[in-house]
Amino acid sequence: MNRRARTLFVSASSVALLVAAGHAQDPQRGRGGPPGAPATGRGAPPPLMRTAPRPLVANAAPVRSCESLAGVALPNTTIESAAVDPNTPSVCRVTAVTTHPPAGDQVRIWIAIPLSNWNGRFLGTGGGGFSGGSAAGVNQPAAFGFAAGATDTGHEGAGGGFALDASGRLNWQLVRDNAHVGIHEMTATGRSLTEAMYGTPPRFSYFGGCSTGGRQGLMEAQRYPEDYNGILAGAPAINWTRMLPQELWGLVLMNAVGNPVAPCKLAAATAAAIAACDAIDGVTDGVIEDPKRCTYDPKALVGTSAGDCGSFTDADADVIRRLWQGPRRGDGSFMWYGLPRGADLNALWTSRGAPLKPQPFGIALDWFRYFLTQDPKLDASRITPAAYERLWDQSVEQYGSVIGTDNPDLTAFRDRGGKAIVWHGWADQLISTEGTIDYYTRVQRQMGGAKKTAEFVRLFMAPGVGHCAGGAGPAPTGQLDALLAWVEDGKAPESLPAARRDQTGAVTRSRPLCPYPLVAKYKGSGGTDDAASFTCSAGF
Ligand SMILES: [Ca+2]
Repeated sequence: MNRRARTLFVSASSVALLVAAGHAQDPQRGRGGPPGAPATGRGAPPPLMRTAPRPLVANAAPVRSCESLAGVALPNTTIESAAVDPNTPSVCRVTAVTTHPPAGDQVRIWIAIPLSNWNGRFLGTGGGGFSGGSAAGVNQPAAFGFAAGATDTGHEGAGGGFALDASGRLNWQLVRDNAHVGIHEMTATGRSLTEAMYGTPPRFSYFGGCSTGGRQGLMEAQRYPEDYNGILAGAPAINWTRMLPQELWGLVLMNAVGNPVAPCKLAAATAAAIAACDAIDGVTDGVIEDPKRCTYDPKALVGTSAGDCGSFTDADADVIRRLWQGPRRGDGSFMWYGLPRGADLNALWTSRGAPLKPQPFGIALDWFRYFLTQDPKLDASRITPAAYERLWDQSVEQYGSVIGTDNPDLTAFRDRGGKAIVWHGWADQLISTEGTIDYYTRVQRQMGGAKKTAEFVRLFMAPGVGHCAGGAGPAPTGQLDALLAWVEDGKAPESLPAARRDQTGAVTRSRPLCPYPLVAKYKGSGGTDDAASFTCSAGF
């Protein structure tokens, strides 16, 4: 990375960290962000890429001024501004608004185009929670020479209130803009403006995002397969219509059985599971390499003390077991996955007050309030298990085809030569990791088996990594480099590099992340903090 890129990267990271810190009191606002940016603000953020990619267009030079882009005619689109960034004079910034008559929606689009050293590519970026993306999302990519785009997908802020109009009725245009239309429009506008600026279209287009950004990327592959050559989807918020109700599962369960489990008990249960299962993978490092092999039973905790919370009861153990198991109907049948052993259970299912009261997770509460019941004042604590089942079914039926993002048929994306790298932290505390495995398994079934699927989409699990970042495990680095190498050089990633960093950004542990279902197996010699001591294997 050159000096300017590094400077801009640090600047963008600071913004992301500030945003994350500002959201710390309000978990619903903290999801996702620009590719490579942390969602939780813990530790130093990984860089977007390890090195700036090679330029694809020789001697690329603008054929017009930045300001003249204001005159480019695009369907149903108004260009609000086109100007050189006064703080970053090497970047042209364009803000555009697209609408869909007769709806009066306004999809705001932010495009950044390098005025020099354009690398010949376009990079679309995504958002977090209900937020479609942010103007700052384009900063890092532009610093690496990409023309880049972001969009608010039709509404400001990360809450779900946009789903209702002034009369309290569903605003379907805004729902669709957020679900898929906005990112598609941003992509078309970004590519058109880049071509207008350089007289030649981007040679390749990429999308990168985590959480909602990951969902947006896979939605592009499913619904607009021509938009992107390569898609990077981290901790994807796919299976949206099941995943969001699942996020309220712990609250409904604890209220139904009348046993809110104290935060320190939930934390102690996670710690106990890690202690019990850490060594299964052959390396005692505070990380469960494959939580599917961990069957730790919280019954072992009954009668033991959890600090100020008192002793674990049978009822506590039962709730914890069911949080790990996932929601089930009254008849015991499967609804969805729980959180894996090793993930923080307090992010979604914490309780507060005296007496203890389970606290709803903001994004999920918004889903129930605005999308499912259209009751902005809905009190989540009044949702009975029977009502929960009804709302669950409504969620899937009413919104599955709109924002479910779980269509496994990626034929058109594959046939246009598209490649996708999906990764997910095994200690994700917000989005059930097994939901991503479920989707990938369905893609494999649909697309001709594991081998044929791996020719264009690969899933990498990141043991011990939380939602998009954070946690005890090494987080992936250089996944965008890997995606470019796959798309442009036909070099499929056999593993992804991962690193754990201290607060200064120095690497303290490295590991390979393996394509699912392979796991990183210790070779039996060499340092356990060194990636070279591990190999991808079917088992330990
Ligand atoms: Ca371990």
